[in-house]
Amino acid sequence: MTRPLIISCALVGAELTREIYPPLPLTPTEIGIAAEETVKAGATIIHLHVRDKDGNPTQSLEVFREASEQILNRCDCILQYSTGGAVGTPLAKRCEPLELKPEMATLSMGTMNFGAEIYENSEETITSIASRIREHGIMPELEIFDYGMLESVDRFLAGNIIPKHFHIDFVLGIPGGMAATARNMVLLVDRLKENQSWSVAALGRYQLPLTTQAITMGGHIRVGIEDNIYYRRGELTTSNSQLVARMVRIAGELERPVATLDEARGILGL
Ligand code: KMH
Ligand code: ZN
Repeated sequence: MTRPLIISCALVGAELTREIYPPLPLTPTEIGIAAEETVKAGATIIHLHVRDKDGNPTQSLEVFREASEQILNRCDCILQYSTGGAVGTPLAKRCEPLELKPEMATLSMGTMNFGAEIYENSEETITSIASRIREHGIMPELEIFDYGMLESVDRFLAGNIIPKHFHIDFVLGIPGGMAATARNMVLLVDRLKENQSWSVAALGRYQLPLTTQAITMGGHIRVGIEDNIYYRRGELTTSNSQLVARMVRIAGELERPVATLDEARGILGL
């Protein structure tokens, strides 16, 4: 039987602004409404960043709590908190929302250039975030931005630093990270252990082709405006749910069933 497809939606991100993308959901209520629409469209995981009252990225536990309540009051889904935050967020702040014990949280697997900035994920940082994730019994999604980060997973596993059970997400196309090409995705997937669950998130115009490729390869996908604000060249997407709905249609054409929430939890071992 074909493995059902888990669709994750990255609703907000930390870098995007209303100047660049006017419909960007910012308040906890707007985030709750956007989540409900995407879950109705077929998403089962909500990858969550939140914003403060001025629309700036924040890792405030209170704002994560409010946004989570707004989401879960409207729909059932797996909440996946970002521990990446925005470039430059101090380590303690990055971990703050983990106290709320979401089902999943991200764990970026290495330092990299992130456009003109540096996204810091030293061994010390990874170890510290991983220990908080473990302490709260949260399932990590390892964010792999480059091939070397995937190789380091083995080292962190051998050192018992990261939990043995995780999901892997390849984030391709960040300037400074691995390019979002079909070949790169095959290279990364080929290095995975058998039965490892994985997904792909690709930036901008690469989101559509690489997520489609992942569907054909048996992987899972992440879409959403954190990674891509366009529906097609020159046309902004109207919403996160429009991006999800397109992938549901493509999965249907490719005869890959979309996972229900129970199926998603089963596949991920949550
Ligand atoms: N905003 C990026 C610097 C994550 O969510 O864990 C980090 C990021 C990864 O978005
Ligand atoms: Zn993120």
